[in-house]
Formats: sequence, C-alpha cells, structure tokens
Amino acid sequence: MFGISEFDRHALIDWSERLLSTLGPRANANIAQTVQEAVDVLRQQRFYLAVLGKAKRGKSTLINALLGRKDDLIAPVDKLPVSSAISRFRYADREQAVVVFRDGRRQPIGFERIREFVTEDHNRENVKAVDVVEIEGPFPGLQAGLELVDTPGAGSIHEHHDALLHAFIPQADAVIFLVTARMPLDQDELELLQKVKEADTPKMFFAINRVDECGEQDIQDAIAHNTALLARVKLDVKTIHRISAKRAFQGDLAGSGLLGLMDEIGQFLASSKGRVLAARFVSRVCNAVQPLAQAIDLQLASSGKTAAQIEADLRSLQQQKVSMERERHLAERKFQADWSKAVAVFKAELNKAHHQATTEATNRISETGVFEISRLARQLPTVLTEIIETHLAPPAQHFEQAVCEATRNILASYPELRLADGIRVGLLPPGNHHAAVGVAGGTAVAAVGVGFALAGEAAAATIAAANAAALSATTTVAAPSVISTLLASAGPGWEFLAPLATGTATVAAPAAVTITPLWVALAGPVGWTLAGLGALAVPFAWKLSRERLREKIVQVAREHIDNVFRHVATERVPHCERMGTLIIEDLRLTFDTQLSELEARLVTLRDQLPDPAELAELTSLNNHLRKLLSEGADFCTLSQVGT
Ligand SMILES: Nc1nc2c(ncn2[C@@H]2O[C@H](COP(=O)(O)OP(=O)(O)OP(=O)(O)O)[C@@H](O)[C@H]2O)c(=O)[nH]1
Ligand SMILES: [Mg+2]
Repeated sequence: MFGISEFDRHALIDWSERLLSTLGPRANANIAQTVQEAVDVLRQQRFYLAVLGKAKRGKSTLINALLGRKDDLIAPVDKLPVSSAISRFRYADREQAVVVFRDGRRQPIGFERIREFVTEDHNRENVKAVDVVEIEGPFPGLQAGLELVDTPGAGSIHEHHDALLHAFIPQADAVIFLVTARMPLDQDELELLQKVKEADTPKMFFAINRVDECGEQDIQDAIAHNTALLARVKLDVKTIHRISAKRAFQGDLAGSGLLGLMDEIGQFLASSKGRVLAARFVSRVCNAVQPLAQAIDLQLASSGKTAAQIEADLRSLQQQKVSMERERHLAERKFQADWSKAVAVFKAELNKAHHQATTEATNRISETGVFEISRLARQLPTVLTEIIETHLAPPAQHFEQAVCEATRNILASYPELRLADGIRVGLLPPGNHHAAVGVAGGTAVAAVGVGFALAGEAAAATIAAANAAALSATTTVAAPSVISTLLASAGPGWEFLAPLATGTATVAAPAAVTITPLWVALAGPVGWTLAGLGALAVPFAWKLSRERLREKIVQVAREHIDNVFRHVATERVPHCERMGTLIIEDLRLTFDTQLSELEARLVTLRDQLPDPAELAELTSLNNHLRKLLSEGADFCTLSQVGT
C-alpha cells in the first residue's frame, strides 16, 4: 500500500517545525501538543478507516472479517445493540489492548477483557467514560498504517452513541457506511450521512450488508433506492457493494462479496492515501496555529491609534449604545409581524398540500394495473416519498422565501454605530461577509475568529500594505448563527443558495456553517422521506389477493401521508413559529456580546499601546507566519498532483 513519500513526509514535518520555531515562546502548550500529535500520526502514516451505520447493520462482524478473526473477542457481536464505545485496531507484532479514558488515563488489558469496556452489557451508556479502546495485533492488511475503527450504532435507543459518533466522524480519513437491504435507509441513517458529508470525509465506501438474508429483488430495490438517495444528498459513491460480513467471518470470503469492497479500499489507499494524510496534517497544524495568528492580526490592525483616539472611540460607542435601543426595537417589531404572517400563510398552504398529496397517491394506486400492484407495494416508500416531497416542497419554499426576506430586512435596518475615523459597527449578513473577507483578505478572516471583521476598501488597502492599519475600517459583527443558517438555506440573491432537495450546503460565513435547507429541516424527527415508511411494503407484499392489496395500499398510503402532514403541522410549524423569536434573541445577544468584546478590546488597546519595537517584531512575525501558512496550503496542492 502506498502512503506519503519519505521526502514529502520530511518536508511536512520540517514545515511544522519552522512554524513552531517562528512562533517561539508564543506557541503555547496546546499548539505544541497538537502539532506533536499530528507529526506522530504522519510519521506512522496512520489512516483511520471507520465503519459506520445504524445499530445491528453488522459493523463489528465486518471488522472481525476484515481482521481475519475467528472469534468476536475483540469486536463483540450480538443481536442486541452491542458496541457502546469506539475501538481502533492497528498493526503490531504483539497483541495488546489499551483502554484510554476521557481523563487521559490509559489501562492496558488482555483481549478477554475488551468486552468489559466496549459493550452495552458491561459498560452501559459508556459509564466507564472510555474515550477509545486501542487494540493492536498482527492483523493482516493493517501493516501499512491503516487503522480500522469500530463505532457504536447510530440512532439506537442509546442517545450517547450519537454524541460519540458525531465527535469522532471528523477524525475519520475514510468511512465504510453499512446498511441492510431489509430496512430502507431511514432518518437516522440520513442524518449520519449528512454528518459524514459535513465533516468533508475524504472518502466513503458504501455497502449493503446481510445480503444473505434477502432475495435478489430486495437487493436490487435497495440498490436503486440507495443510489437515488445518495444522489439526492449529493454524496459521491462509486459502487454500492453487496456483502455478507457474516459469511466472510465464517470463512467464505469469496462468496461474501467482501473482495470487491476490499479491492476498492485498496485502490483508494494506493492512489490517495498520501494526499489525504498530507491534507489532514496541514489542516491540523494550521487549525492549531490559527487563533494565535488571528490575535496577532488584530493587534496589528489596531496599532496606528493613540490612547486618546481610542478613548474617544470608546466613549462614542457607549453613548450610541443607549440611543440605538429604540431603533432596534422598531426593527424587531416589524420582523416579528413579517414572520407571523409567513407562518400563517405556510399553515394554509400546508393544508392544501396535504389534500393534494392524498389525492395524487390515491389516483396513482387506483390507476396501477392489476399485475403491477405487487411491484407498487414494494416501491411504496419511494413513491410516497416523492409524492409528499413534491407537494410539501412548494409551501416550504414559499415560507423560506418570506422569512429570508424578513431576515434580510431586519439585518438591513438593524442599528449601526459610528465611531471616529469612519469606524462603523453593525450586523453583517453572510452574503456581504464574503465581500468583506474578499476585500480585507487574511486580516478579515482572522478577525472573524474573535468576533469582528475588519473591512472597508480604504482600510483594507492599508492593512494589506502595512499590516498596521488602525481600527479605521468598518468593524462588522458577523451575523448570528441562526440567521446565517437560515439565509444560507434559501432566498434569491444569495449566492450560496441551497437548491431544493440538496442535503447540505456549506457556507463560509461567519465561520464555516453547514446547513440543512429549511424544507429538509421541516421534516425534523418525522423524517417524512423514509422513516417508518420502509416497513410498509414488507408485511403484506405477496400474501393478499391483488385487489385486497390495492385497498390495503391505499389505506396505508393515506395513513402515512396523514401522519407526515400531521407531524409537520404539530411539531415543525410551532418550531418555525418559535424560530422568529429565537432569531431576534440571537441577534440581540450576538450584537451585545460583540459590542462588549469590542469595548473590552478598545480598553486593552488604550491601556497597552505596543511600542514601535514591539510593533516591528509583531509585523515581521506576522509576515513570516502568513508565508508559512500559505506554504502549508501549497503542500496540499502538490501532494494532490503527486498522487
Ligand atoms: N445474516 C447475517 N447476519 C449478520 C451479518 N452481519 C452481521 N450479522 C448479524 O447481525 C447481528 C448484529 O451484528 P453486529 O456485528 O453486532 O452489528 P453492529 O452493527 O456492530 O451492531 P452495534 O454494535 O449494536 O451497532 C449479529 O447477530 C450478527 O450475526 C450478515 O452479513 N448476515
Ligand atoms: Mg458493533
């Protein structure tokens, strides 16, 4: 298996060492430790391949099969939800297991004790506070640094599994996503897929497991269904593998379908492992250094002022805060009114959509020929999903447009404070934020991290030229998260429109926010797309006469459409109603917090103006740092070309 070349590895490690030595004593223990950990991972070429899926999809069985185990001692398997903690498997000449606890303690154990720490039976809800169990042994296939990761089942009755999983997913370099053909993908699985997508996991392998339990038609249906769903959430999956982990575990590798999956994994590792490792390394190091770089940036950007000028800014800011209250109250009242109207319209359109969906479903079923009826029974989840989505999407879209409009208005009319030298303090909608970042470059990006974006063309030029501009820019408070999420999800005129039926969209402002379009969010826990519907097709598929079957399908379809619309009306609409109030609270809180941060910063600056020597040192450090950080980005590009 190929990895990263010796030459590239040295270059990357050398780069991180130069970065640390440039920072000198400013590099605190946290930065040094994170960089050291990243170097360790790179040296050992560790590549985490995690198996993910809902409970009982066969994840631990697959791990045992891939490790060539004859027993389930190290990855316990059962009919009830089993795995309660994360286990990692890596190659070593000797067998050993170490339990790593959340508080950092490490306890070596024998293989026979692994069950005590990773199963719901012995470590219920992970009461033992296990962070991970590291298991080593002469496992075939793991010699080149590949580490397999077994995870607890998502969306099981054990809620803590999801928290564990969500925290782990961003660390995975690649995942094998396991589903089964008997149960169509449900809401829990869709959410898990979203998490993988949000984490930008470099690669996902997808497999339908337990195919030995199903007929060919069920497998074909599941493949078609999953293909459509993966396309809908815009996840790029080359092949949907059909496997039986159990058969492979029992020794029938050839008949298990596992060879195809292993082949795809091998090819990916050969072609891309180096690129993934390099990119991961650079991003870990850059993320560790970024807060410090931001602080330096901000200090420089405000260094041109005298203490008296800063004092004047401070007083002016405090006076305007008092007088802006009335203006703010008016803007909020108008927003509340617009929002309530949007909700009322949505409710009315929802009723209409409910009726239309029921009529369409009934007509489709009635018009289906007698010989096609059994097939329709099997495809019912997909058919109903389509119908519901078709009718639910337009009202949801209208609602999105109306509330986005209301949100844009409040952002535009929210008060703005002006300080000396043209400093303006105001809320910035995420769309403009792109422009701000574009203008002010690194400084603005950096400043966002501490709550402000410094922009304004004149100031940006100064910052770029001398890295020492005063606070004479537009000081812009990034729009609060709820609003960015909402605005990012829809509304004409926003360049990052998330088109209907897109699972997620990533927006770079104010920090990277990954959002789900509102109309998908509306489904919420109902998950009208599939949850629950999957069970419909199975129980009566072949057992009833065709005409009885038709009646039954109509009845079940109506019930499910009723259920979905009822849930949207009773669960999601009230949530949408509350969102308006939340947005205002969020807006207020964000603006107030950021104003106080700005005040505190001004006070510090007034009292501790850096002397010229300090400034010169800071400027030089900043230049070096920027150069090194951009060198890091170049590594990723180079290694991409090289592999
Ligand atoms: N028929 C069949 N059963 C399988 C297959 N893979 C796993 N199973 C069975 O499915 C059940 C669950 O398997 P596990 O490997 O424990 O599933 P898991 O996904 O790790 O479950 P959790 O740890 O609870 O999330 C066990 O009874 C396995 O024997 C398969 O390919 N075919
Ligand atoms: Mg398991």
